[in-house]
Amino acid sequence: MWWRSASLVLAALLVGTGSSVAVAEDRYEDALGDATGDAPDIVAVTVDVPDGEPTIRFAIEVAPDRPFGSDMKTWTDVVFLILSDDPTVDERGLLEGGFTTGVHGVNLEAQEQAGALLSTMDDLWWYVVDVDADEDTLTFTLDRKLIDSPTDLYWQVLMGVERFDGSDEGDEMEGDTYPELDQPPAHYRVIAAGY
Ligand SMILES: [Ca+2]
Repeated sequence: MWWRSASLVLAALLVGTGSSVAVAEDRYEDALGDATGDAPDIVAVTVDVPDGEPTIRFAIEVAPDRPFGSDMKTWTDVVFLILSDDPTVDERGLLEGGFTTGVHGVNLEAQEQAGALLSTMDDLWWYVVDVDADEDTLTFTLDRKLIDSPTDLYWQVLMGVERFDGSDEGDEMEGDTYPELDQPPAHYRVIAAGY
């Protein structure tokens, strides 16, 4: 998958607090001050199914003293949202299979205009995820049909920093690291008519 090869210093990982039941909107708190590698610190993710819409929305809040961004030259923040109807995780604790979307700080403005991609191990859809950003919240909204309209949805958010040396465009400096995970993916039950 496109993001697996990223040179990513993973600095914050939010996996929620386990099962959550049968509500239209869930807010998942994450610890403050646990980001490493100078990445934004996730403080909460809110998941909801907007009324009357065939969509699902993830609002990822970061601590306001370190906004999601990039210096457009030597580093960029990156966030990935992984979605699956299966809670199975790999040896790193990441959801296996499923769908991934995300955005880099360096491309944030363009993706607010055009949308972000959605990928699986086998497929890629361009510009299908709406992206909205304000000072401390990144919001992803996508059509639930694209992820096979699951009722029981498991998800993870990963946030980190990619660094470049600034002299050789595209030359990544840092190794690819993922933290040990100590929590299962968060669970959201989609309650919506139709779809
Ligand atoms: Ca955090």
